[in-house]
Amino acid sequence: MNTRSQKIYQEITTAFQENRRLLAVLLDPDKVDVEQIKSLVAKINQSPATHILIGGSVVFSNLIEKIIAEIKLFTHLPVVLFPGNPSQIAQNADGILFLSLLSGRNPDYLIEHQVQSAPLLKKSNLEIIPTAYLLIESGGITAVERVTKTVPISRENIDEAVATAQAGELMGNKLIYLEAGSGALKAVSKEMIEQLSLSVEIPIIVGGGIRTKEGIELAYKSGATMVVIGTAFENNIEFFNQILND
Ligand code: 1GP
Repeated sequence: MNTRSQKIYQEITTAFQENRRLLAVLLDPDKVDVEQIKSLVAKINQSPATHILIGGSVVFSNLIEKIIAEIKLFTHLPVVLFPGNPSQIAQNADGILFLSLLSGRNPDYLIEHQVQSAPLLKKSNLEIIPTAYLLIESGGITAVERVTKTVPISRENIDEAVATAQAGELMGNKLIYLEAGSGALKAVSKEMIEQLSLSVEIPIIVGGGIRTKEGIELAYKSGATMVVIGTAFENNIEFFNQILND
C-alpha cells in the first residue's frame, strides 16, 4: 500500500481548483549562508510565499541537508527539492519535484537521472511529485540550457510547448513547470502560459526571469497556479516587502 504523503500535491491541486495563487521562493544552496538562514527565513515568513524550493542546475554545496534542517527550525512552509541532478536529493525535505526535462532530447535528463535516483527515493519518506519540466527560450543562454545541453522550445512556438505539456500530462506527470531559466532575460510569455493552461488539466508552475509584481500578476492571470521567484529575492532580501507595499 502506498502510504506516502500527498499533502503538498493536494494543496497545489486545491489551489488550482479554487483559483488560489501559490508562490514559491527558490533557494540555491550554493548561495545560502547557513549563518544567515534565520533572518532569511524570517523574510520568507513575512512574504506571501507558500513554498520553499531548493536546488539549482549545478550545486557544489554538500550542505543541502544542513541547510534544510536549519530552514525547518524557523518555518512551517513545505520545503520541496527542485534538483538539477540526483546529488541534490536530501532526505529531510518534505517533497521533491521529480523532473523530466521534456523540452529537451538529452536522455540523461529524460530518464538516466530518474533511474539513478529511484531506489533512493523509494526508500525515502519524501513526497514525490512527477513534474514535466519545459525549458523555454528566454533571450539568452541560461544555466539550465548550458548544463543540460538541451535546446529550449522557441518563445514563438506555442504549439510545440502545448504538445510537449500535453505529452507530459498523458505520461502521468502531475505538474507542468514552465521554465525560462534562472535569471532569464525574458520570462515565459503570457500567450504561452494562457495556451498551456487551456490545453492541460494539471496545475502549471511558472518561473524564470520574473522580477516584478506585474510579472508575478501576469503569470497568475495567464493561468499559473504557482510562480517561482529565485534571483529577485536572492539579489534583494527586501523584494517581497517592496512588492507588498507597492
Ligand atoms: C529557476 O524558475 C526559477 O528555475 C526561478 O528563476 O531565478 O529567474 O527567479 P529566477
